[in-house]
Amino acid sequence: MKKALITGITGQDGAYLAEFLLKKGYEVHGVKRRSSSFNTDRIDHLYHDPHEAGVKLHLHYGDLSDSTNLLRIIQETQPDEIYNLGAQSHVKVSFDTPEYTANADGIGVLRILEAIRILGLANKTRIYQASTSELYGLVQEVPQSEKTPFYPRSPYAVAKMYGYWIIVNYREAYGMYACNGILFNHESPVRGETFVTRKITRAVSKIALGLQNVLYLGNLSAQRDWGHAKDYVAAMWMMLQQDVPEDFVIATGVTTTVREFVKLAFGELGIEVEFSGKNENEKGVIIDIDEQRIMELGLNADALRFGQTVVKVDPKYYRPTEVELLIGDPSKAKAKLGWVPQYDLQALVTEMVLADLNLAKKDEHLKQGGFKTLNYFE
Ligand code: NDP
Ligand code: GDR
Repeated sequence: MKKALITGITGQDGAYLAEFLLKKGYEVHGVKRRSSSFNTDRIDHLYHDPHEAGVKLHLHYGDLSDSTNLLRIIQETQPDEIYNLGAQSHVKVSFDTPEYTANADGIGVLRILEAIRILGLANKTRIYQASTSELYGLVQEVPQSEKTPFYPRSPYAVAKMYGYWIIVNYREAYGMYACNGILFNHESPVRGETFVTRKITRAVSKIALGLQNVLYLGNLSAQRDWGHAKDYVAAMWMMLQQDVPEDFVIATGVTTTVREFVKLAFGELGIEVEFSGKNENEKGVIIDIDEQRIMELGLNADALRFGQTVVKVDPKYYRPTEVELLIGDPSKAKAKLGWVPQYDLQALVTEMVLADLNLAKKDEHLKQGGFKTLNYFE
């Protein structure tokens, strides 16, 4: 039985990857951070009481900023594969916490590589590093491939650039099986609520039920290549099953603006939104409502009217330096790994909006029962 160690197992990708590897028969170990409240929501469905026999998922307290702890966990688990997904992964937040981001996202990678070397596991343990399309930053060429030069535009991307190169260096210097997946944005119903897609699908569902009035966003013109996390974790595993370690771009090859994503999300609920105005004054207004869809989905028709403003711009969500356009070229992964994504953007939006509508309906029931619901719109 193969053993895998996942840092960041409590995050979006960690949860999908753990499920994927357990289905493949792996024994899965995950590093979770100590928190004052439970932070394992995304993997609770995979978790069994460790006192039971035959448990395949094991969690260890740890942090990428603590070498001693990484050394101990790697020594105890002796993994065949390490997936380093742990990171302070929010680009905007990295401008607020640049030093911490550099420590966890940059030096954290080095700590793992050194632990493997010190423990004499360089010939046994294969390492996947969660690199990112944010490395491309300021557009040099499109579509972006493994050969496109990097120009990082945030403390997050600069930290990830260190992670990228230290992986390449240890591969070349010590012959380690270490590779970078340069993954473009990937989303899902368990995407963190402050990333733009999930922020949109949550808000759209709440607006359709009359639980929220307006969705405030930043740069509506940013373009992203959005895929589904489920497809992307399969690619991570494929990268570690090759004869020779290499770096791969994982993307859909299709790019979409934030504005268009908003329209698709409202459209899923039968609400047509049109944008007008410029920059800070741009807004999204309801121009059509599909009454039948509203009925089918049990939405609140009274809360929706023509001409209603449902999206506004708040410059506080702008970034000091922005990445305007990402579009990836996944040809290498398709040719060498045989990677074929199952989801397109429409299927992703449908899944996310319907999942968030269910959550919003729970909120609606709680509200009707006189209970307070969380209304944090960041
Ligand atoms: P999430 O933000 O959902 O998850 C991040 C995970 O890292 C969480 O489990 C978090 O723990 C953990 N973590 C944060 N800081 C530390 C630390 N100091 N030590 C140990 N663990 C830590 O990210 P995703 O799942 O979306 O992304 C996974 C990885 O892939 C990240 O490295 C991200 O930068 C990278 N990436 C993501 C892309 C995407 O579009 N999703 C695209 C390209 C790269 P906790 O739950 O306690 O906060
Ligand atoms: P990104 O994802 O920065 O690409 O990083 P995010 O969803 O945060 O932003 C995408 C684009 O949307 C614009 N935007 C907003 N973003 C947020 N979060 N909130 C808003 O209100 C808002 N309005 C507009 C942003 O300016 C940006 O252009 C994600 C993370 O998962 C990284 O860890 C990962 O490496 C990259 O994807 C690939």
